[in-house]
Amino acid sequence: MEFEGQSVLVLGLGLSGCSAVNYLAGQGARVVAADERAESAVVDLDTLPGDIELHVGREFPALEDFDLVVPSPGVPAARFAGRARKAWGDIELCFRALRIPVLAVTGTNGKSTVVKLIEAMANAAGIRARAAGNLGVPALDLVGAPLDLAILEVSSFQLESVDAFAPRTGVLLNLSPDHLDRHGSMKGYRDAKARLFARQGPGQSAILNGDDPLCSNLALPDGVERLEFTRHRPVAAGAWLDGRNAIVRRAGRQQSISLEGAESLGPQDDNLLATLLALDTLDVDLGSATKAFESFEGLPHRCETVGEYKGVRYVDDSKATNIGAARRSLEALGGNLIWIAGGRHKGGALDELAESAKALVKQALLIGEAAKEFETALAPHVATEIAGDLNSAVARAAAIAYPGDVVLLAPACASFDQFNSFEDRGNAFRAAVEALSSSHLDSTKGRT
Ligand code: UMA
Repeated sequence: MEFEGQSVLVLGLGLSGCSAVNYLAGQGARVVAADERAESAVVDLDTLPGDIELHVGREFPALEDFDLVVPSPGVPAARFAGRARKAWGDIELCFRALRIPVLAVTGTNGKSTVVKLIEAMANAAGIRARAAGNLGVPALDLVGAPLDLAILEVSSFQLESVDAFAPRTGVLLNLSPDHLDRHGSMKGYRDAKARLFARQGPGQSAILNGDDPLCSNLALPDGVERLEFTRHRPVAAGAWLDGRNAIVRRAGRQQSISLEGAESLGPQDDNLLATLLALDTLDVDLGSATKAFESFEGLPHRCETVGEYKGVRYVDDSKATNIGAARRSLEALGGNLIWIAGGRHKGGALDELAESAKALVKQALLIGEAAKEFETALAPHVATEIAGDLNSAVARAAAIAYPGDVVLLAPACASFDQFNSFEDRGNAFRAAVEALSSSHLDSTKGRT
């Protein structure tokens, strides 16, 4: 076995690290499992094998002393690059172990929904496929499972610790500023994402967003099949929209796939095009795969309708934690919006957000740490008001919304100033919306 007798240091004992410890111990490695948090805060120690060495609540041991270092995604490359002899994260370990095709999806927004839809569509076409990775299921869970296809959601963090990783098909959905604190600049972020394709070669495919120059300008290794998806124009090799049909053209044939029924699934049209292309590169029958449209349920907190009261729809897009995602959300919902935004600002161009909001938003209600900064940027373009916290924002939205309006939580910010996670924030939004039905809004309703 590749790791038999090797000394391995696993950095971080969250979901990813614990799965790596279990996998490597099972492969006969001598594992040291390290986490800088206090033992009481590291939740899953009980799930680890008894014969490994734990190094918890202290600084990491000297990386140079180990044959292999396995960093968790949350550990930045600056902490292991140039120090570890080899640094392979769980995506690399998983890739090396799998003997089935790997389809990997990255991008700033929409990754989880796309991998879950690809999984559902492949299954509908009779292929045993499972999605894992950044969406919250460790990639190593796929190793040893009876599968025909592995689908990995891969983050820029995870791509910092790949080496030979070369998916059969790689998909880059879009790029907009995110995680700039970690990567230092947009260039650093894009370079990390580009590692998805760096080791690909002949017989492998790269699927790029043709409407996003940061994606479509990417250089690829020789021999990789280059495919683009675009909403706007036919392409020589790739997919585009023709009314409500997707046209998929590759490998000398062209197919037209109806997207009727796909509107409510979650992914926007460009992501549906990427999904179809990805499946086509794996020779999945697209006609059979689209049967999944009937039963696919989108993921929580991604443009999810959580209530409809007094003719007003309430939409939870708490996962819109960056400016690019919030813009996509506003544009997808298309107008008459009471928009709840704010939280912990992660950087990025607020003027672009204001530009998108201008024609679509009737009132912005701002919450959290970033409320003042957002107000300064948005107020010249959109009616804004500081609501402070989410409950006050929902109550205020309910008071000012007219039937036909949509109240949208698309914060463009991380949640950590007021919540534990984007899920926690989305759940709080749903709870506030559900509380509306039992309140007496009609009698108290006021208009701005
Ligand atoms: N730790 C240290 N020192 C450090 C950093 C972390 O000791 O410098 C320890 C922490 O104390 C903690 C552990 O490492 O105990 C946490 O590791 P982690 O942050 O890598 O989290 P995991 O639980 O292993 O989850 C990771 C991904 N987390 C991150 O990328 C931050 C999860 O993505 C992923 O679902 C999971 O692996 C399974 O693959 C989450 C995420 O936020 C959802 N991703 C980012 C995003 O989507 O924007 C990239």
